[in-house]
Amino acid sequence: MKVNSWNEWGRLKHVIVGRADGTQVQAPEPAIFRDWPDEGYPRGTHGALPDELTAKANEQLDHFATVLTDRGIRVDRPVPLDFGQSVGTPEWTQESMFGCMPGRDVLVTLGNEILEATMSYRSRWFEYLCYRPLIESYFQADEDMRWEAAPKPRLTAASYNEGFWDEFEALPFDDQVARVLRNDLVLTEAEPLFDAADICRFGKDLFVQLSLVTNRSGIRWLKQHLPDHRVHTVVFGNSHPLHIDATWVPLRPGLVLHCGERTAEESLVQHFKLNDWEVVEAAPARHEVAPPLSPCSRWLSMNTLSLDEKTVCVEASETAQLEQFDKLGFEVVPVPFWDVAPFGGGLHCSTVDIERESSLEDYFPKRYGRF
Ligand code: ABU
Repeated sequence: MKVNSWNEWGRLKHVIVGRADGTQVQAPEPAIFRDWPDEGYPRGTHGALPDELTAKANEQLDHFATVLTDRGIRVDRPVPLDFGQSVGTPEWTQESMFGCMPGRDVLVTLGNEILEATMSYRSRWFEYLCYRPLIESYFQADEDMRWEAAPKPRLTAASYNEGFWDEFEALPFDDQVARVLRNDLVLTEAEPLFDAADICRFGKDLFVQLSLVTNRSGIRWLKQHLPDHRVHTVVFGNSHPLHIDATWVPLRPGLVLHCGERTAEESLVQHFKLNDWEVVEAAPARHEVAPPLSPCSRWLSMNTLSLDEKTVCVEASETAQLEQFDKLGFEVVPVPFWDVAPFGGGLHCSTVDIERESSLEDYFPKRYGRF
């Protein structure tokens, strides 16, 4: 085996697919806002997602793993922990963890390097442990693999803007977006913080979203850590930005899918156009509202997994998205996955590329504005 993945579209050879076992609605903590009274989890409450939902999600995850293995792709699975347990460091305790469905949030493969993200939720501080048995085995098997972990964050009160959620959730949509655009969100700049799923990989260029889980210090750390890459900070008109992979989704060299509801900075669009990339607005999502018990949005319709430049896995019920990919010339692989959404996301979220046929290519030889 080889650890090697530089982009989101090279032929996929080896991937991790998450598991739903034991996933929790997290106990309250400064980084998150959870209020799902209709689903039995009003603000302040926490606990494991119901067994029947977990079984349905695992059935869909197992099916997805089979779809991939049937196509000759090696699939590995993480090892769930007891996510209901209390965790802590000398500086804080947290009454529960989260889960290990969305490995994309925790790990990113950058060439021959697997990088463990800092994360910004206390409930997710120890989530990397679910992937350590796999990472250890890759490190043993591939002597060229680089194994890196970003600085473990302290996540004390200094990392969060006190009172943020009460103020933010009371704002109208446009005011929330205005705060997102000026990056006036829950995280302070006390220490580097990022989730791996805010990083979008285009060979030499990495576009990293400022969000509810990624701060400027986190992006600065990535720039310093990755001198062979160009690391760009991006922000979109999204009221609750949480990972870039349902907003700006590269499909093949020269084609990126954009969530039209989340405006992109004009200079980002111009930078792509200058380099002969087409920016296509995603088809309408099937659902009007976000999935139940999920921090993600209805735009999981765009949260797809490319198997190569011509083949893309799409959530099976997202018919408009399926049709759009078909018209764009892709072989579309429909994968039922909506039952997985409460466990942390869609097809892209649930996976971590370990090997894709890809290299460190420069897809943006021309520079526009700040890019
Ligand atoms: N974490 C995946 C996508 C989140 C969202 O924008 O819905």
